Amino acid sequence: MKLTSSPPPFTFLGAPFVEADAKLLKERGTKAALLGMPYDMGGIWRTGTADGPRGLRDASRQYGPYFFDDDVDLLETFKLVDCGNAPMVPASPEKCRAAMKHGASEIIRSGATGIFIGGDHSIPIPIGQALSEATPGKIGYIVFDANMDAEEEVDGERFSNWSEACRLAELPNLDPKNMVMIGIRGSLNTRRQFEYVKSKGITVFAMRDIIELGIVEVMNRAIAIAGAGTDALYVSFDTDGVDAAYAPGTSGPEPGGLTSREIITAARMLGRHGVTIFDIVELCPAYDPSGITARLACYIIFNLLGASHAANGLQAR
Ligand SMILES: [Mn+2]
Repeated sequence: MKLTSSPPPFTFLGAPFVEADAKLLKERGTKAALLGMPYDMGGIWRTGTADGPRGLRDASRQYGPYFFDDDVDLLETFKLVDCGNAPMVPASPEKCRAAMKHGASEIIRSGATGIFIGGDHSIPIPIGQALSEATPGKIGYIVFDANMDAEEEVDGERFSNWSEACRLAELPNLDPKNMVMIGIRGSLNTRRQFEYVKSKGITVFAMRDIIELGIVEVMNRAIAIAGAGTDALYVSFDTDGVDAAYAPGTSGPEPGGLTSREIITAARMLGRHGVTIFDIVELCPAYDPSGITARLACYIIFNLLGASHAANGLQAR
């Protein structure tokens, strides 16, 4: 099967297309590389997140590479490239996961910051495997989400968007004690999942904690927990971590979540700290004619990269 990516009709921010190939990326001095993962066969709820990468690229056409907030040209400074999409094979989740893992692995091994655009929230499973194999040391994981996604299996299947936390917790060099969930709320979560999370020692900052402590304090604690003794940091932004009022374009919108400003503040703090790779998942343009959710996804990327530049460049790996 074909594992290489092909050029999209238009790229993120008009960035050059470069195949997801570690050697090619390294030769160009790439510091940040985006790869779409248009996969929604892992979704237990509404489909449509396969259109997420297209929606993000479409929204980015409104913007230029200069990011005012940090006085930085993202294309120049990061030599940002768009690697297109991991090739998807119809009706074969296994082959799709292999392609996603391959693309993620090439970008991670190039040393660039990987920006992975889903797709449903099962894509961290192949991404996490790629990161795990490429990281000699330990990994920390921070996820923004309304839901714990900590169901060990769904109808006997282990690779849905309701099980990504469990599959990551099983990686040999990701200690669940370095896993942090932020923004958890609501009745789509089950007691069984909460018991799993507690038993593994995964830290949960529920929405109520963010309301009481404030996002800055929560992020300081989250970064300390995920960063304790780890050499790489993986951050996953599920769009439903954000309040449905700000991010309706998601497969399972939930009220009462993070505001746009809070998720941007969080992205900036993570950028300043240094992030090895990050993803944005469950972006579902069909449910959001306004396009605001895809624009917020652009802002998360701009702010995380911009803040990392402002704080003396990307994390050295
Ligand atoms: Mn999720």
